[in-house]
Amino acid sequence: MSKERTLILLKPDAVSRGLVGKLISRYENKGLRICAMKMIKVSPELARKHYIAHIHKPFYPELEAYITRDRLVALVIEGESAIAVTRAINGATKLEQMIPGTIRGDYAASTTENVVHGSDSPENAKYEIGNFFTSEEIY
Ligand code: IDP
Ligand code: MG
Repeated sequence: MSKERTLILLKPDAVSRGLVGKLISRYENKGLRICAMKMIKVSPELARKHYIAHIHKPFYPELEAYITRDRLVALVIEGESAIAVTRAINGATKLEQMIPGTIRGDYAASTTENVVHGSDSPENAKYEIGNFFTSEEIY
């Protein structure tokens, strides 16, 4: 176990549905610490940087339209094994595998519009955090 930082996005559907407070509580209730937070409307350029691994996949145009359509809330969250712990809280990628009790299991009705993002490795977390926050914005 080690202390990690991860990028969490409360995606545009989370904000428009008024879920921000409820979702942040799930991470805080688990004992994770918020060390940065901002509201931002993601540009197509930032979307392409953030989702660079998916840019050539068939669902990318739909994914970019979703992530750029309205403001979202970005957070850096820190704690023991924060990457795996937040991904467990978030739930599975595929709609049919989203288990009730996870954020996606409770709130997502599609594979694309899945309410939250969490980084999947320490390397990707560092890259993703750097896309959204300067070092001065992280406490
Ligand atoms: P993750 O968010 O669970 O890590 P990724 O595979 O990294 O999932 O995919 C990034 C995002 O792309 C997902 O959160 C979801 O919004 C969207 N996505 C992933 N797979 C599909 C798919 O098969 N069809 C449509 N959208 C998808
Ligand atoms: Mg991912």
